[in-house]
Amino acid sequence: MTLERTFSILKPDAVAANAIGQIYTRLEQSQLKIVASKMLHLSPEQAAGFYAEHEGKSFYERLVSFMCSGPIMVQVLEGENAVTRYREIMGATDPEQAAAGTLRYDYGSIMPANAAHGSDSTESAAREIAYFFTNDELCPR
Ligand code: RTP
Ligand code: MG
Repeated sequence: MTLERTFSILKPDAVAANAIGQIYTRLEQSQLKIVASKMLHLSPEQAAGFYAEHEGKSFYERLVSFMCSGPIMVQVLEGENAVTRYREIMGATDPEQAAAGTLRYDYGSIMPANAAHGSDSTESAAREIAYFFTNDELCPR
């Protein structure tokens, strides 16, 4: 068994839809444990820094602006193969391509408004967790 941590964001569209509880229920039902969590309203600088890997891409400015458009929830999820499993729960990046029953199918709309973010590797997860949380904010159970 590989116990992993991944980093998750419920993006401004999911929070505006009042869907935090529904999405947390799905995470819990899929055996992912929330070991840290908080609500934030990102500044443009925070959003730009978080998505620095996409700087220069056609969608970057729109993405940064969207991520600052309202409050978000950031959380650390822990579980077996958490990185891959959470990306499966989210579904394809574009909600129009996402399978029925995934978070992005159910709560996303038009890109970049796709409801959720999840780390793409354990290395990204470690970097992204450290971007938003100090070590003593993590509460493994
Ligand atoms: P994320 O990082 O948010 O979990 O999403 P991802 O790995 O599935 O997708 P990524 O390629 O990292 O893109 C980051 C976010 O940028 C927005 N996006 N818009 N062509 C477009 O309009 C476009 N492509 C990407 C989405 O919000 C995507 O989640
Ligand atoms: Mg990504």
